[in-house]
Amino acid sequence: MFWIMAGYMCVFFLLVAFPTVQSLTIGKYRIIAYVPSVCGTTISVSDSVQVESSSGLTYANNVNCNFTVTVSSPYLVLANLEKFELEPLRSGSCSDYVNLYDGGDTSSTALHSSPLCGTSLTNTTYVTAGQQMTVHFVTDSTAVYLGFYIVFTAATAAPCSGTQFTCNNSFCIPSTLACDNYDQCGDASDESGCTNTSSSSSEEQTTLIVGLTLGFVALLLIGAYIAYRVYRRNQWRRFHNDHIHDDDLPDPDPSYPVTHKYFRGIRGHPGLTSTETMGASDPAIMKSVEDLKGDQQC
Ligand SMILES: [Ca+2]
Repeated sequence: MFWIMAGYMCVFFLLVAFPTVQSLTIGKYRIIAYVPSVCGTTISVSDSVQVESSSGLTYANNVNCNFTVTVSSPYLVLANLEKFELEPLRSGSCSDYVNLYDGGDTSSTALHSSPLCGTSLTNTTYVTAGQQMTVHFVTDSTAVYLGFYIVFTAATAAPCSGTQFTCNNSFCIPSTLACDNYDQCGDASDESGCTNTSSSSSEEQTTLIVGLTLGFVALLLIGAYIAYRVYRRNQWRRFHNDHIHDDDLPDPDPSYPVTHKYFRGIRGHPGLTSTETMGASDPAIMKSVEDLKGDQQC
């Protein structure tokens, strides 16, 4: 029974505390896609998707990747280049760069006057006039940097509806994206004044502490039980050594069957203090004694 209870407590720790540790390091909402898996595809966005230039630490050489992001009418595609670190200008031109187009392919109108590269952009927020934005990502064969991640959101211009959050830059995004730890507005106004986030973190930390405490108690109980078993085993050994040469024993032969069962029998019957008395109530012990006596007479 004890081991079953200890097992339940350990399982509780693994199911409650460990996932809580994970949730402290992962945002509560995000859908991520990576280059090159998005290349040549169309990504349909109902609320928000984040695309990164690589699933690794840096982007790859010799990339030539197009993908298109679409939203349903009446929404527009709002792109926030939240992180952007590409190879800087070399001889006045971009070796690694991103182009954003206001339409379904690279023949559409570009949303900026020149390719985007380097590590410091003058503008990080772009919005389409329609329901499609095409991204063209190109790298050469030398020098790789950390790359980009771009948050694409289905947005509208103000005035916002009741199901939308009003960004300070007058864009409207789904209200579910406010305080989700990611900047969909482009000016981070959807992540400011988020008291619910800290409350949620506090609840997660409380659950973590409770889980760790229960896990620690379970380990403590297991340790105490093991110590108890060791104590009982040593107690039996001391009893055996003290009585193996006891004069009260009917036979001083060390092979006399002073067994663990016999020890437990005396402990369970405080009134029985001698082997003779105990033996009178235990036919097995009396038979062993008689057998020993018979051997000695022979
Ligand atoms: Ca957000």
